[in-house]
Amino acid sequence: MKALDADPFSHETLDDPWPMHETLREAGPVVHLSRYDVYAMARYAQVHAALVDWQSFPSAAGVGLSNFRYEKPWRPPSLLLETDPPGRDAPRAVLSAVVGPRALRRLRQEWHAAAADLVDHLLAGTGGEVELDAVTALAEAFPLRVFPDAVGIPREGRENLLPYGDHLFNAFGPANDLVRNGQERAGELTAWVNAQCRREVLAPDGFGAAIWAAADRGDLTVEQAPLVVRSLLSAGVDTTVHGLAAVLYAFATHPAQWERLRHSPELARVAFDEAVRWQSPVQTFFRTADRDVLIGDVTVPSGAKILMFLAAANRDPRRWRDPARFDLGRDPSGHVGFGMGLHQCVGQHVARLEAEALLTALAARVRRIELAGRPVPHHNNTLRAWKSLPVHLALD
Ligand code: 4IA
Repeated sequence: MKALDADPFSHETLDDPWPMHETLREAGPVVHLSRYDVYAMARYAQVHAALVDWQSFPSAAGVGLSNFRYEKPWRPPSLLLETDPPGRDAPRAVLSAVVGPRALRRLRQEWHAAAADLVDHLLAGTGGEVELDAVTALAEAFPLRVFPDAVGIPREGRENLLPYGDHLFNAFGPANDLVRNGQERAGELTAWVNAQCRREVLAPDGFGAAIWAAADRGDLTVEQAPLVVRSLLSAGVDTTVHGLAAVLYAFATHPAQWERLRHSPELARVAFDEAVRWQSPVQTFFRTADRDVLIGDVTVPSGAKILMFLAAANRDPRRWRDPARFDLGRDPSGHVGFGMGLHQCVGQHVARLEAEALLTALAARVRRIELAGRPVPHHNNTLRAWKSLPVHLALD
């Protein structure tokens, strides 16, 4: 097995992660990252197999670098993300009903109308051409307009959602400068998020109230309910923001694909999944070996942390033809951008509905979308994120 000095969390890598992914993929089915004393998988077959094998690679020791067997977690562990069956099963069943396709049906029209309204306001009075930052004006604006309302949290303090998520996703990585900078506000942001999970503050018709109703039915305990609401607020904001940023970046750099979407707007959902494959908004997370596990000719020792490169698996040429190309003609299903196996993203239907609404609204109104300046990445230990994406829109 190869030992590598690569640093997945350096600013250089976060600025442009793709060359390092290729190095790791080509180095073997599993490699050792000496800097952090962890193992890493970057090929599709191994990442997929490990995510599906939750018995060998459980999550309860944390899905970040820190091992909960030896270190106290910075916040109480998530009942979904950082818990294995059987404890994970009730929270998962409740949440997958609350944000599943059936529950989302009542939001569909409303979210499509909200997206149309957002886009109309951005374009109003611009005389056919407009330049804007696709991150703030679209990728952040749309989820922040629909998702907190759907959960049912109060308006006050919503500006804390993105900074909370930014720190949470940094905290899965090593204690580098990104984490140190975030620590300053972590206490205050966590306290705010926790306060929004209480039954008294949640609107009666939202996802949050539906989670508390499950506690009334006895499907969850009253101790579990607020933590399940916390999962929505933790995993549901930054991820969708940067998923939308990814698909907007994709179209701004692939004019022929935008043409195709304009012609066939029913491709909006495929386009979003293809962008999730292509950019992998959640680039990595860890598992922990529960016992000595043989992978190829390498024994990953019991207790070792293994970094799963979702982003590298999603561009593995062993699995995808011409993987670096964003292409609406391919079938992106099977990508591991939402994870795989029994922890696979429970909110993926929410994310897809947001993307479908926003892309449909844009495709109906915008003839051309192209970069109007240099896209600026936002460095985060877990996320492929953007500070700004200057775009030029030409209207119909
Ligand atoms: C939670 C991996 C990521 C999308 C995620 C982050 C937080 C939680 C779940 C998933 O707090 O439950």
